[in-house]
Amino acid sequence: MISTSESETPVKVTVLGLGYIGLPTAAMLAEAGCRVDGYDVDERRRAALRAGDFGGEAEVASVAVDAVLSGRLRIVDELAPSDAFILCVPTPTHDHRPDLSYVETATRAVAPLLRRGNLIVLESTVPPGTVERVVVGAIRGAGGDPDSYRIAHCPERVIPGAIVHELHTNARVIGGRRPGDAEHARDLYALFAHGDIYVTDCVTAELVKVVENTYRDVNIAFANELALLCEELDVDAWETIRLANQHPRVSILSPGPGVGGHCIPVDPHFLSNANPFVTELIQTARRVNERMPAAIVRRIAMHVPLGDGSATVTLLGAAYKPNVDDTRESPTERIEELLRERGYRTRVYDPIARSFSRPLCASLEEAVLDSDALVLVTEHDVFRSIDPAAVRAQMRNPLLFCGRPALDLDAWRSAGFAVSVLGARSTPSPALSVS
Ligand code: SAJ
Repeated sequence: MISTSESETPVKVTVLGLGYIGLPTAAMLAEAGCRVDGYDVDERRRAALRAGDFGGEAEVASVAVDAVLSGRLRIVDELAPSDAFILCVPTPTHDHRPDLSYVETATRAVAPLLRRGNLIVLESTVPPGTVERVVVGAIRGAGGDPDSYRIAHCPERVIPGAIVHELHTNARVIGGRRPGDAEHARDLYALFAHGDIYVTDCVTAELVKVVENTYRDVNIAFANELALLCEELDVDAWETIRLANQHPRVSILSPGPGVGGHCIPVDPHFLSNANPFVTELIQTARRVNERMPAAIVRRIAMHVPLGDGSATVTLLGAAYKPNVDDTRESPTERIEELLRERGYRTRVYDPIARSFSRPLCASLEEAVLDSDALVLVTEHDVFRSIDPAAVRAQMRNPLLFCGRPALDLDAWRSAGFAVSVLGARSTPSPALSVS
């Protein structure tokens, strides 16, 4: 029975992997009264956390600071026995195949410390069957008896940008390996997760997580397909989708320059790898979304002559989505690559992104000087306050391409820019009237 009441010894939890899910989870368990050991294999990460460099979202840093100051969260160099172990390690993919070695290594690391009745929870997003194959397999491989522990899968579901809020409020799905395992994990998570908690078996929980992200990928692919179709028909896709979404049973997502991040473009492969023959829709959706950077580049190439080879395109935003610093699988990377293949010079400006595959411009002025086109890839809020007239004065050619209609486009037009928006009519449509 999990409890943090004062009459009993507080539950001790070890969180392995102190990334964007592990750190806030560890901090929120500490906030809820648990004694928490936080461990990360990366020594530099441990040193940074100990130095108070929590990075990322301000709310995450804030709960982490409080947890460390309370003395209930310790960043440790060595793993020690605990009541529960939560694995929040990465599951990267290589050629669309998941690399589960971090899950296996983390399980092997805790296996010698396990005591009868201990809880092991895998939070990482994984292909169906991973808990049994990899976690249980590693415990057996280390000479342990998996049946003497409680084993569960509780996939993280929070959206980068609102991690703390969603950790507190989202519903959770917990899969248990044997009867009672999921309920045991539920008691622990209920200490800080205040949304509904549903219990099921492990494979279903594994599948649910991947299905959620795949659903989003397919929905976005539909929106992207509509954007390209609407351009052909010279109809505004944004207005079309907005109006279709007035129907009580329609909810189409937004088109855009590509689907990035380390989840949505990755997880559908976990399903299609399981059976390529019955997952045609999932695979097609992936291809539609993967083609969006090329659609953006084709449009740029139609309007920006290469000239003597000095034609320069400035990309605004390197992050995979607005107002986050994460650039993994960002559409910007592919757009830049395709522009360079065509012979354009490129510059990227992103005042929020932490790091990018190529050096970022230090200032907007540096990014737009003598540039021939500006492309809004990531609609960070900070870009809304850019002064179009000041940018116009620096650029060689006043062309603006937008992956989404996120700027005050009339202001940019008034400053002399020719503006082109993905999925929009070539001329502005009449104002929407709602009666
Ligand atoms: N995007 C569109 N159109 C949209 C919405 C998003 O093109 O209408 C693009 C974004 O610009 C971005 C990409 O999709 O490039 C992914 O962004 P996102 O906000 O859809 O999702 P993530 O990757 O930040 O977080 C997702 C979330 N999953 C769902 O909403 C089902 C989150 O809840 C998961 O926890 C997270 O994946 C994860 O870690 O798996």
